Parts: sequence; C-alpha cells; structure tokens
Amino acid sequence: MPPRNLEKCVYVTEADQKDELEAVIEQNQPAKQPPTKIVWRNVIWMIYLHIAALYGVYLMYYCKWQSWIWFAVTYGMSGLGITAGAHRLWAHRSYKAKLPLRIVLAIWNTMAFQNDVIEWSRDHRVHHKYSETDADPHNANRGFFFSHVGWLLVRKHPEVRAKGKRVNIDDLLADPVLVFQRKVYLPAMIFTCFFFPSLVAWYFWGESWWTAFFTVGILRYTLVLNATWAVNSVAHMFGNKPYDREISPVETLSVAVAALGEGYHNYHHTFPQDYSASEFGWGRNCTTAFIDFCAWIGQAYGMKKISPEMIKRRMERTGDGSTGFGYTNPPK
Ligand code: ST9
Ligand code: ZN
Ligand code: ZN
Repeated sequence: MPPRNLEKCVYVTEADQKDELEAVIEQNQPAKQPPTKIVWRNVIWMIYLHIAALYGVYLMYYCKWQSWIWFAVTYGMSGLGITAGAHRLWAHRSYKAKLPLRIVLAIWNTMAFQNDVIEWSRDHRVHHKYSETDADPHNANRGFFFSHVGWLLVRKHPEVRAKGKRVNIDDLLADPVLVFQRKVYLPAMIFTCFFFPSLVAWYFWGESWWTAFFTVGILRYTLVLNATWAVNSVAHMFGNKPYDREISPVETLSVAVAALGEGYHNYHHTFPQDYSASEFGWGRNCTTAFIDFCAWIGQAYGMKKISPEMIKRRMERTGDGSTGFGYTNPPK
C-alpha cells in the first residue's frame, strides 16, 4: 500500500465544490429553450390558404374535365420541382443534370413555392446532419404539428442558424440557375405558382379565372405543400424501419404515393446519397422514373446507387427485421 501523501494534494475549497455541483446539475438539465415567437403573418396566410383550398375542393366538382387533367399535370410538375430538383439534385447531389434540365427543374420548383432552392436545400442539409435536435428546422421531437407546418409559423430555433452556418452550400451558390432563381423569386413564384396554371385553363378550354385560380392554383399548391410536409411529420413517425431502427424516419406507403416516391424515409436517412431515395426502382416512385427518363434522353447522368450487398449488410446489422413497407416480397 503506497503512502497517501496527503500533504501533496490540492484541497478543494467550499466555493469550488459549489461551482462543480452547479455545473453537474446544469449539464444534466435539458437545455433551456428560448421562447417560441409566433409569426402571425404566416399563421394568417396558412389559415387563408387552407380555407381557400377547401373552397377549391368544392369547385373541382364544377370545373371542366380538362382542368382535372391539368391539375394532375401541374401537381406532377411542381412536385418534381421539389423531389427531382430541390431534393435529389440540389440538396443531395445524388445525380447530375445538364443545363436545360436544371432550368426546367428550377421553373417547376418555383411553381411549388417552397422558398428558393438555396434556402430549401440549406434547411434540408441541416435537417439530415442534425436530425431530431434543436438544430433541425422541423425537429420531429417537437411533435406532429410542429414538424408538419408549425415550424413555418414560428421563428427558427437559434441552433438552426448557428449549426446551419457550418453547413457548406458553396455548390448551390455557384450554380447560376439557382442564383438567378433567387434574384427573381417573388415575381417568378407569383407567375408560375398561381397565374400561369390559371391562365392556361382560361385560355385553352375556357375555364373561369375564379375556378381556375382556386383549383389548379390554390388547391394544387396546398396539396403539394401537405404532401411535402408529410415527409417531415408522417414519415418521421408512422411506419417501419428496415434499415436503421435507431432513427425516427420510417417507410410510409401513403407518403411514398403522395410525395412522388419520397416516403421511403428510413432508407433515405440511412443512405441519403441514393438517387432513388429508396432501395427500389420505379414502384411508387415517379421521381426515379422521371430521372431515369431524363438520363435516357441525355439530360441526367452520374446517378448514385447503393449496392444490394451494402444494403443487406446494413439491414442485418441495424434494421428492425422488416422489408419494404413491411412486405416480405417488396416490389422491385
Ligand atoms: C415550405 C418548405 O413549405 C417545405 C420544406 C419541406 C422539406 C421537406 C423535406 C423532405 C424530403 C423531400 C420530400 C419532398 C416531397 C415533395 C412532394 C411533392 C408532391 N442555416 O428564415 P429566416 C438564417 S415553404 C443557416 O427569416 P426566422 C437566414 O439566412 C412554404 N442559416 O428565419 C437569415 O440570416 P440573415 C412557403 C439559416 O426569422 C436568418 O437566419 N414559405 C438557416 O426564424 C433568418 O432567417 C413560407 O411559408 C439555416 N438552416 O423565420 C415562408 N435558416 O439574417 C416560410 C435560416 O443573415 N418562412 N437561417 O439573412 C418564413 O417565413 C421564415 O423562414 C420563418 C422563420 C418564419 C419560418
Ligand atoms: Zn433528404
Ligand atoms: Zn427527414
């Protein structure tokens, strides 16, 4: 037994002891949350939008059959502007696109009015990197409503801005298509999201301006918004986790259909580089079919895919034992 050498010790003072205790208590307490600041302008706009969209549902009954087709086409265009454009091309760089395709996707993206691609992609990169923390813009730990739409009705948590500054967006700022989109965003958004869809219906098949505005304008916009938001809410809560059981994103069939193939969210958070945002191909994934079509006509290239072996290994190591949407034989 060695001598204790107590005379060589530095004795802790009562003040030091108190400080230490306070530090330990502080570390173990949940981080102090700043007060939630509601942005009333956005609250009023979202309430108006959803009431106007309900009126649009009523008008769908009376509008011409061509408007129904145009409704589906504009849903597809603005949806792909988000999925194939902002999400898979710009936020994740999961494939490359030539200039004509980038221009088309930027126009369709503007038609979806979800903020410009640079802002959208920066938030999305922050979402992946700091998922389910205060720095996640639509942190699903703050509940279904917050992750669906609530995050757009309040000022962002200071951590979103602080951590977001560490996320590199130089590639986005270097794309002239995105710089131009940002420059003309407001007038271009009003024209492409609301005016142009109504103009086409009025000019080509004589739909009334009123009906066209509330159906192919407001209702179509609101549905695309909700399909997108469902990826942050529903697909972070209700479904299975074949690839990583430790994270909250899940595979959700209804979201995959409504969001043009973006409901395979457990896979997407596990392998965000994959251009299909899914283990599979075109099944319930119009966006992958669209990108493959663009590759066929020479506009898209360099698509990234995860090998079946790597997926299998990962599923065995971290998955919850299910496959696909809980199927034993998922569609290819
Ligand atoms: C909308 C977007 O709906 C939806 C995105 C959903 C994403 C889903 C992803 C899922 C996967 C893909 C699935 C696709 C499925 C598609 C299906 C299609 C069929 N890092 O913003 P501010 C800075 S939009 C770093 O004013 P506030 C910022 O630069 C709907 N910095 O924050 C600025 O700096 P400075 C329509 C950041 O004041 C400062 O912070 N649009 C970051 O807290 C202040 O920025 C709306 O409704 C960051 N991440 O206000 C408008 N973020 O001062 C909504 C911010 O230097 N937006 N900064 O310039 C707003 O009104 C406001 O942003 C706010 C927050 C009130 C929400
Ligand atoms: Zn993503
Ligand atoms: Zn997510």
